[in-house]
Amino acid sequence: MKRSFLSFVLVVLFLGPVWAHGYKIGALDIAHPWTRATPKGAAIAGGYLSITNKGTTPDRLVGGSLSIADRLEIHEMKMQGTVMQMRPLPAGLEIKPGATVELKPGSFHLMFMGLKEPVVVGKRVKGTLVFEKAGTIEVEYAVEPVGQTPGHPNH
Ligand SMILES: [Cu+2]
Repeated sequence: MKRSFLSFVLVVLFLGPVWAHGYKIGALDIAHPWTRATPKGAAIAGGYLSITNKGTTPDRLVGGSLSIADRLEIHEMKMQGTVMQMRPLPAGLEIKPGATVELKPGSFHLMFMGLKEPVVVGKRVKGTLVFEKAGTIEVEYAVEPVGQTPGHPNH
């Protein structure tokens, strides 16, 4: 009785809350990929996650895909004077050894272009991330409601 209760607790702890999912490829830890629900007819969506390099050599996020989008770009947002500007990073995003790179609203992020269907709360979206050295990994994006994290201007 005690034992089965304990294993139940362990299972719950192990599965954890939905917002704590993560992945591992080579020396890279990928934490909590998420995106935001989109209004009907929206053509783009942002993707967010954090990547930690536990290895001794740098790696680079160079691309990826989303099952419901035509393509994925890696973007950066920066203040240009008083205006927040976004630009693609064609060479991708370097993750130095020992460093964690956060892709988050208002900063680095993934841009899913050419959405074929809306992103819906409660329905995870599959995709891939491609790293120069570690290779390709399949991930799932948790979907947060619209307006969950303010600060990412529409673009
Ligand atoms: Cu963008």
